[in-house]
Amino acid sequence: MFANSVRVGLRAASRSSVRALSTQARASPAARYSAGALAAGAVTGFMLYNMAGNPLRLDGKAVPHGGAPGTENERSFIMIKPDGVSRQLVGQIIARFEARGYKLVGLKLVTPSKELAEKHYADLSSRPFFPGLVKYITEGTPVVAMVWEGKDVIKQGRAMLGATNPQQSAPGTIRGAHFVSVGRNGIHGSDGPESAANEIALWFKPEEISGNWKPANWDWVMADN
Ligand code: DAT
Ligand code: MG
Repeated sequence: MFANSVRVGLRAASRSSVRALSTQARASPAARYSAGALAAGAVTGFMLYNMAGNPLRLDGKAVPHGGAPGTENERSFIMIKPDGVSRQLVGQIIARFEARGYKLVGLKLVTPSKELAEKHYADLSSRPFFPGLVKYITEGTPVVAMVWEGKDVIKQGRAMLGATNPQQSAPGTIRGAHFVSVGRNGIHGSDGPESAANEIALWFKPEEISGNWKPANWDWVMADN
């Protein structure tokens, strides 16, 4: 299925792509990944291109566990929190990511332990709301842990979620449509490439990720001409 797409070629290097290779390339995880794993690929901005000049397609098996940021194999950890599960919003939330064209590569129901919740929210451990946050996540209602893949999924996922405080979330966002309290905002999404990689590694073993498939609409959704 991916045979054609994994042949990596050098796109005619424009001055900007050379610049990207020499400067941004060193700075971003996307480019670090691309430089290491795909030495033959040319970087334009953060995208890699195959010989046909189309954005690079990786065989699912070749995608790093934490995703390849800046490519269409970028990954984000998205979690429906206990209130979202209890309020039976799982289907509606998954439907939004599917409708956007993102690809589901990891999915499981988890009742988080205190240790897992504390690790997941470690950067917030000094905040006054931390004990309540951990209690709410670990009370016994499960969460739906997911990994979604696709172009710009980390940033777009955050935009789809809406602001942390649902009262400041736009009405069309998931939080703006379904939640009103900051302490019960229903869903989590990775906030950058580093947290995505860390969170995916925290919640999913490599064998729990099914990346080696392609949605039927993938080419329509991901093409840039
Ligand atoms: P986000 O989930 O949008 O990335 P965050 O990482 O700052 O937001 O905080 C993690 C979660 O902690 C957030 O989804 C809800 C909770 N939280 C944040 N600020 C809070 C506050 N002031 N009171 C209660 N809970 C809060
Ligand atoms: Mg956060």
